[in-house]
Amino acid sequence: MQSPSNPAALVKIVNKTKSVTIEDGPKGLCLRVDTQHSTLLLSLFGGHVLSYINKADNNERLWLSKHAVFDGKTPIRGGIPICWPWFSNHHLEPSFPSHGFVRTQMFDLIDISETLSGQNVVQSQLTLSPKQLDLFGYKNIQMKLIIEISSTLNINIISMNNSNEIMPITQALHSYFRIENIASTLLKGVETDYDDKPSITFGLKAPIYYTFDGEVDRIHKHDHNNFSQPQSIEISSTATCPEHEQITTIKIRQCGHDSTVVWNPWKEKSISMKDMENEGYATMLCIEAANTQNAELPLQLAPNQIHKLSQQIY
Ligand code: TA6
Repeated sequence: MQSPSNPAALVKIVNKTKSVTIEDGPKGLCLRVDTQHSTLLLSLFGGHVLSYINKADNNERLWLSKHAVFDGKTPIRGGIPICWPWFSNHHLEPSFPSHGFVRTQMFDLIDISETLSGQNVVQSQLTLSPKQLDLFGYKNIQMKLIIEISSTLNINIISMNNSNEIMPITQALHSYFRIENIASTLLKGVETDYDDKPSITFGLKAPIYYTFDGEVDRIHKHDHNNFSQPQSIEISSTATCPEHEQITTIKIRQCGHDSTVVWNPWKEKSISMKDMENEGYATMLCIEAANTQNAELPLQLAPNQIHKLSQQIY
């Protein structure tokens, strides 16, 4: 159980709100947000969204491993891991931890702002930042995590280069989506060429009809010249039950990215991961808004430049 260095500050901010409460239980120190249109559970360890339920259909949008570890050290398997200030292995230092150094540290809650309609909270906006930023040689860099909970979940990583040098940044909103069944899942809106991690091949054509029948670990290159151009993605998945077919659709819009990562470990890798149930792969699919080294022009923040990476889940 993590104990925040400034619990009084946390309580003071939360107590001013109508929609946010603090939970300190088996998943560690969390914030629960309950608005008119949706609910969210956020772990302060990693600034990690664990659950997002839209009240329009009461469906959980995110997948969380039943074997996820909440020891305040291990990255949480599932939800939306915040991979920053590098994605996957560090491009210069392979000994550095995978996916950066913020998903394994506590975040401070900086602010909560609420939008009311009458007595109802229609939107809560949480602003958080990692407790430690000057790590692994990174200096004069700022990061804010802004999470807007309303009839959608809009999650944003804001990176600020406060140094007077060029700063390479790779990152990902590494979102695990909950699906009915990977074998009957269709992905729409991811159409650009990709680099394939398992076969170490590059520049492959995206499938016209994007379905899944084995391990997928792909970085699709998105237009890096137009960070403001949103990409619309749709995951539709069919639950096959005897009497009827249930099709669940999750809509995503993302921008600020130069890459879209598509990942499903499939059975063998699921079995090999201690924090993933053996059949876990069957009900999850990662669709990640990312800036990666695979991009045609990897992201480099100029001095004083600010960059926003966003993913909106409907
Ligand atoms: O985003 C895909 C990926 O880079 C995969 O290669 C796989 O490593 C996945 O992330 C999970 O990484 P993690 O360090 O959380 O086990």
